[in-house]
Amino acid sequence: MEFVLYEVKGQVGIITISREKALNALNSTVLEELDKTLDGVDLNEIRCLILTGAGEKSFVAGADIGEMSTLTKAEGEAFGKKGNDVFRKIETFPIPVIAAVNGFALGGGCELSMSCDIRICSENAVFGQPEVGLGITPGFGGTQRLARLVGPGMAKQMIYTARNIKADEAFRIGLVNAVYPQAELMAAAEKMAAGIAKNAPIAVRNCKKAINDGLEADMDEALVIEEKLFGDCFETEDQKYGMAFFLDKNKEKVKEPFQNK
Ligand code: DAK
Repeated sequence: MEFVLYEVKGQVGIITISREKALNALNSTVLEELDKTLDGVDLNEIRCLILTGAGEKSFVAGADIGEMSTLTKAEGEAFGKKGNDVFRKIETFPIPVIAAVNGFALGGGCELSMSCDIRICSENAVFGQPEVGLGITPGFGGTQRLARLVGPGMAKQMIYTARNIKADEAFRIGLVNAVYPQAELMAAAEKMAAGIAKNAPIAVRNCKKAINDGLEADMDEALVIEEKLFGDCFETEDQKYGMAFFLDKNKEKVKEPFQNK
């Protein structure tokens, strides 16, 4: 791949968008490579993904403005669909995805981070949806996901004013869960991912699905979704082992890794 790197550390997969000369801006090739990388993740082995950008300046500085500048209406729609499809693939990916936002997360970069389950960032991170200053609307789900994450009032303010916000403000409004010095960001992401990876994988996946699907339903339907996914965990090896381990009174016993079965 030209612009997307994939590395495996234990049961954690790390995807790095690596187009540093353009601050990791998303052109069609980056989007296609990201899509292929996700398709190549071995879900029997990998239990959590981290998504980050190469370098210390930028996560992703948006969709590629050079590529977008000459698009026709039809091409613009096709480009938007390409981005939306891959972002939706991340959002509905069976295992959790953590965005380690290591700098600029503007436009499509902010939107990419919002398609992940969890966002943490470095102190130099900058978030924003600058699209209206370029004559367009956010096109990779920004109008929808930002409003769901930080509430419609704050989302409308950010989108209408096109004002960027720094890491501390992103933390204050709930756009990121934690802020770290740049040098500590990846270690923190890996620690969180390893913590997720050691829990029962079927249960973690079902939690992701229950939260995502439940948010799109009314409360009565959402609780039925939860009931089904809760029920689905029973009779698995991991459920039987996890509960038997708790009930075992032998305190010397060491917990074995979950089997994903
Ligand atoms: N696209 C292409 N190149 C970019 C880029 C981007 N988004 N951002 C930065 N670069 C390039 C710069 O052109 C420059 O290239 P060279 O001149 O060196 O060749 C290099 O990266 C370094 O950037 P700067 O020299 O500008 O670096 P600074 O530190 O001075 O400034 C900056 C950093 C992040 C503040 C600045 O680069 C900047 O403002 N960048 C643009 C940020 C932005 O506006 N991002 C949002 C893009 S709009 C849709 C689909 C998608 C979208 C919308 C609709 N549909 C089809 C419906 C999404 C839209 C967006 O994401």
